[in-house]
Amino acid sequence: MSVDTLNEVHKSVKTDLYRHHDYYAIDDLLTEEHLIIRESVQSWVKQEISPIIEDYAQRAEFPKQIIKGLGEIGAFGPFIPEEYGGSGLDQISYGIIMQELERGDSGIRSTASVQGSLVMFPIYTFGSEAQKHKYLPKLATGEMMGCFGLTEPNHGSNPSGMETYFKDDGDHVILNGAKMWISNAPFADIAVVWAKNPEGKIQGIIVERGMEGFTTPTTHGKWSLRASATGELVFDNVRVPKENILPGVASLRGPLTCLSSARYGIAWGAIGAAIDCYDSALRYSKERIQFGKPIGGFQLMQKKLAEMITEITKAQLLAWRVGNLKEQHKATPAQISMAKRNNVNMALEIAREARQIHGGMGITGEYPIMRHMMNLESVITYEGTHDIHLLITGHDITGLQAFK
Ligand code: TGC
Ligand code: FAD
Repeated sequence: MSVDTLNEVHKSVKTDLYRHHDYYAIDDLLTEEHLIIRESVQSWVKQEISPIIEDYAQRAEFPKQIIKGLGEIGAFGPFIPEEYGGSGLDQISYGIIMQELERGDSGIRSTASVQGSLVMFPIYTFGSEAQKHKYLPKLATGEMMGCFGLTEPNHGSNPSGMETYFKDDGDHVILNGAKMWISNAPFADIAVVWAKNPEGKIQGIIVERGMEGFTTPTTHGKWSLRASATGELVFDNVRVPKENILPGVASLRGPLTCLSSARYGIAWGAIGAAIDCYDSALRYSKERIQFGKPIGGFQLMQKKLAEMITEITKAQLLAWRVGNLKEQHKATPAQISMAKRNNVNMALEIAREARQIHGGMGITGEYPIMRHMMNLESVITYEGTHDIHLLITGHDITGLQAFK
C-alpha cells in the first residue's frame, strides 16, 4: 500500500473529537475575529493534521504537503502587514493560531513559528525595502520556506560566543561556520543566519539554497518533534551578495528580538498541546471502567483533572495578558520569558499526568499524549531552556545577572 493510500485510510478512521475548554470564560475577552480565526484554524487542524500526524511522527517525516494549506490559513507571519503579503493581524490572533496548530502537533507549530517569527519577522524588522518585497510575499504563502540559524555546536544558551563569521569580498561576503539544531533546515529555500561581521558584531544574512558551499544535513534519531524536520547549516566559503545582509541591526539584540516574538507564540502554542492532553484524558476518564465505575469517578483521577484545568486556565490568562501588553508594545522580554517558561512546563506536566490517566493506552499512538509529551521536551529546551528563562526572570527582579 502506498503512503498516500495509507494516509487516506487513516484519514477515514481517525476522528478528532477535541473541543475547546474555557473554564473562566476567557472567550469573553476575545473579539469576534479572534473566535472566527480559532474556529477556522481548529477545523483545518482537524481535517488536515489530526488524521495524518501520528503516521508522520512515527516515520519521523515532515508532511510537506501541508505547507500550502498553512499559507492559505494565514499561519505564516499573520502579524506582517498586508502590503508584504501578511494578514496584518494582531498579536492575540497570532497566539491563537499557534495554539491551534500546536493542539495538532508542536512540530507543525514549529514550522509556522520559524517561518513567521524567525524568518519573516527579522526580514520585516531589520531588512531593506528590497529584501522585504523580494522575500516576504513568497514566505507568506509558503511558496518559499525559511529557517533561522542561531545555535551552533559550541554555543546554544550563549549565542554571543558564536563562531560563524563573514569577511569582506568586494560586493560579496565570504561566510564560514556551522549551525546546529535548525528547524526546517532540510527543506528550507532560505536561511536567516546570524554571524559575526568583520568588526565582530552579530548580523543577519540571508543565505539561499543552491549557493556554493552551503549544505543542510538532516539530523536523525530524534525522539521528539519527529514530524518536524531538523538539520544543520554548514557554510564552507559561501559567497553571499552584500545585498543579502539585513541592514537594520548589528548586535545580539537582532536575533533575541526575533526570539521574543517566537517565544510569545510558544506561550500560546503550549496551551494547545496541554488542552489536547486534558481533553483526551477527560474523555477517557469518563469512558474507561475499572472496579465497576468510570475511572473519572475516583478521587485521585479528579485531583489530576482538576489540577490540569486549573493550570490551563492560569496559562490562558498569562498568554492573553502578555498578548495584550505585546499589542501595546509594552511586553518586556522578561515577561515573555515568564509566559514561555510557565506555559511549556505546565503543558509538559499535564502531558505526563494525562499519560497516567490513559494507563497502558497512553503510550500508544491511538492517543496523542505520548507524542505531545515527547514533543514538549524539545519545546522546553528550544527558544531558551527552562532554566535560562528562570535566570532571565531572576535577572529582571534582582538586577543581578547569574548567567556568567
Ligand atoms: P544580553 O547582554 O542580555 O543582550 C544582548 C542585547 O540583546 C538585548 N536583548 C533582547 N532584545 C530583545 N528580546 C530579548 N529577548 C532580548 N534579550 C536581550 C539586550 O537588551 C542587549 O541589547 P543591546 O542593544 O544592549 O546590545 O545578552 P547575553 O549574551 O548576556 O545573553 C543573555 C541570554 C542568555 C538571556 C540570551 O543569550 C538567551 O536568551 N539565550 C538563549 C538562547 C536561545 O534562546 N536560543 C534559541 C535559538 S532559536 C530556536 O531555538 C528556535 S526553535 C524554533 C522552533 O522550532 O519553534
Ligand atoms: P546548552 O546551552 O549546552 O545547555 C545545556 C544545559 O545547561 C541546559 O539545561 C541549560 O539550561 C544549562 N545551562 C546553560 N547555561 C547555563 C547557565 N548560565 N546557568 C545555568 N544553566 C545553564 N536553534 C536555532 O538557532 N534555530 C532553530 O530552528 C532551532 N530549532 C531547534 C529544534 C529542536 C528540535 C531543538 C532540540 C533545538 C533547536 N534549536 C534551534 C536549538 C535550541 O535553541 C538549543 O538547543 C537551546 O537554546 C539550548 O542550547 P543547547 O542545546 O546547546 O544546550
